[in-house]
Amino acid sequence: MKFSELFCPTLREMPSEAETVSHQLLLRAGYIRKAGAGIYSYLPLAQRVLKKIEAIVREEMDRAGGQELLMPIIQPRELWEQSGRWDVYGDEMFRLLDRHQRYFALGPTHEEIITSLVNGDVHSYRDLPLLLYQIQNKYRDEIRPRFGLMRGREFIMKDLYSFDMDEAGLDVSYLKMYTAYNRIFQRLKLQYRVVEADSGAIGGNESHEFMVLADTGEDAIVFCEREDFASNVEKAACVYRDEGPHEDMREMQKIHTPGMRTIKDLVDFTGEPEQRHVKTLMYFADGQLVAVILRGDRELNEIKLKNVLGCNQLFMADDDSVRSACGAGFGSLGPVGMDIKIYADQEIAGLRNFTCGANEDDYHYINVNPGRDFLPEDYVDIRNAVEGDLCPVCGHPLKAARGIEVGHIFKLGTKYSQAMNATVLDKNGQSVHIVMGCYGIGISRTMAAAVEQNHDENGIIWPIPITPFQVIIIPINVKKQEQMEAALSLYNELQELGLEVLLDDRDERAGVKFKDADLIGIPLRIVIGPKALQENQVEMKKRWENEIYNIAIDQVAGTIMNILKEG
Ligand code: 9G3
Repeated sequence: MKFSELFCPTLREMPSEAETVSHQLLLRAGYIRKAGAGIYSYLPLAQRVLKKIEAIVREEMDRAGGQELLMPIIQPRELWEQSGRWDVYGDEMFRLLDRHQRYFALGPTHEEIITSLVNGDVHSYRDLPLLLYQIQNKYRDEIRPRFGLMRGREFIMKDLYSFDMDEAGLDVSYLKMYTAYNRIFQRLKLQYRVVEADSGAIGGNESHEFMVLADTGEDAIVFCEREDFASNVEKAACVYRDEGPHEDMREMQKIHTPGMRTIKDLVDFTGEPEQRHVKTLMYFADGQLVAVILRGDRELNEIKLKNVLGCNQLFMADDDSVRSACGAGFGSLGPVGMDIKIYADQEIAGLRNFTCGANEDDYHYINVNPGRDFLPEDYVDIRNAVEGDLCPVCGHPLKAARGIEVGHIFKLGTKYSQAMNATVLDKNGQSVHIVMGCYGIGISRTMAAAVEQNHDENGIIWPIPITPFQVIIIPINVKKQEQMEAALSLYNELQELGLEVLLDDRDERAGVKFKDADLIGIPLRIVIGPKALQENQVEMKKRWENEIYNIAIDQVAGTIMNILKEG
């Protein structure tokens, strides 16, 4: 491809509305253009990257036994009513009317479509297992579309659905996908972790997220460097070991703490660190007021609390309810003398002589001790995991990171097949509900995540397996005929070898061309200058290094092939 013909509108300045580096660079390097909030055009370079990512995904889906199909984006309302989800997703679902005033959804996902399709044409155990997938646009009306392709309202997803006779079959399909996903992200040269996710509303009983590590990631994870334990902070179990021995219990005292409400106030007032103070939070769990206490430096994990309490509705109590129930407002609450059920984070059991509210405004207790001064309903794991917590597998201190979710796989069980009555006959002629799994990869999000993880101050550094072009040839001065001839001859030689080559034939200063080559992220750069011809040499530079190599022109092809083979 000749750069002078390539539609690649690079920008000199950093676009202001872009908040993350991948959004900035994909805009500046002429890969994407915004059509509307959360809606983008993929320009030719981006399309080449997407096609390479999709090709790797297809290869691994097919290797795992998947069969590619293509489902409709326009989805009849009836299917979503059958699954009971038409009213679940509210404003996030794009809805449209046809000429007969009938409602449709713009497909945010395809469980309903695929379950209905399979139900209609799969009748016997002999037809299973089945792994069906597509690569297609999805539509979700995000409240705050942001970070460019990372959280768009239209995005490209590969979604595969598995169909089995029973849970054992699902386990096999799930493992096939788990393995295929690891192969995909390894082939994409991405640093990632697989974390057990809180399957939340999807209703399956097991799910894993594939997280590309990046500081701009929206998800907080903890992971062990020693082995592959990793977990969403939402779900990470906290290991509590009572370190013992404990200091002697001192006499509890009530102290006047005028205007003190926060842990920080108490740290400043008592000089004791925040680990020596206990915060008390009040929640309505299915309408019942409960108290939750944690060490002052910890954060409550509401998902864990909800799972521990086994409640459906959980929300923080308002000040009035708290005041009428406890006799004091937030910041003056504590477990001593409280006649409301108290759930204590497991670490409280190991605390001694701590400070907490006295359930009286402007008063606190000091030297409070669990067991002696109050009895919690239970000691439970309800705090967020943090860096330094111990790995539940090997006890090694965990590392914290932020991740971009690029893949998510779920065991669905019979959630959709029951709702939509999708059955097959088993060996004994009995009708059984099909057991399903669903497996997504964000294709466009993966491209952005690759940039988040592979860039420097000059621009993108594409991993070789997904780069839009493998080599860029830059003649220093296109007006020098001998330089252009050498460039064209090398360009043709490399193309005949099947390499993807960009020839920067623009009549621009060399510096501009070098900057553009770095910005768009082409892994290998070949410069043809006056020296080249005198000494029959060219300069080669790898985008991920600073080293410049002088190579004889007739060695270039071989050298490049070797570098690309290493990938
Ligand atoms: C909706 C809307 C948004 C949604 C969903 C439905 C997320 C929805 C969960 C999934 C689960 C898996 C198959 C591929 C991998 C993910 N956001 N989810 O079901 F109507 Cl508006 O999509 N689906």
